[in-house]
Amino acid sequence: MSRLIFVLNGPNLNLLGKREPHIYGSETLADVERDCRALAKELALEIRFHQSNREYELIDWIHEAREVAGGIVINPGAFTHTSVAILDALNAFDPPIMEVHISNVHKREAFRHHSFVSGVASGVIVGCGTLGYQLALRRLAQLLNSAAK
Ligand code: CA2
Repeated sequence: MSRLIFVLNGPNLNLLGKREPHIYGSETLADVERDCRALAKELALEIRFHQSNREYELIDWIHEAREVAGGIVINPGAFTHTSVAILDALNAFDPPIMEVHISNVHKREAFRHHSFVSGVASGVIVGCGTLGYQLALRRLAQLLNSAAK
């Protein structure tokens, strides 16, 4: 099984650390990427880290991941609550998927309580801040390590 992990980020996450720190914290997406890369090294994973405000780009990366990746970490942003297209793309990806939300979506508006992605994810991490990405990578490493035995 490939140890390449795609870390995918949806719309507006490029603003991380620049607006609404009371909800999303003060780390920027570049900080998150740096931390993911450091942890990936420790876990002997390779990562491809992407963010887009466009639904089709996220879908194209999921399709690319089908060919080469052993897992996906995805924070689909607001597409979490709207996108059957992202769900369909993820349904065509066999290895484990971890869904991450920085904020506790269940503590927020009702429209954030439903996720199209959760039903296809191996695990969901919400409300742990940007640490959620690290937790997701650790879980994927554990799943990959146990599959290799
Ligand atoms: O909590 C999360 O990670 C979310 O996926 C973030 C999405 C939101 O639509 C989901 O309901 C929960 C929004 C990402 C927008 O990120 C911003 C960061 C800073 C300033 C403005 C937006």
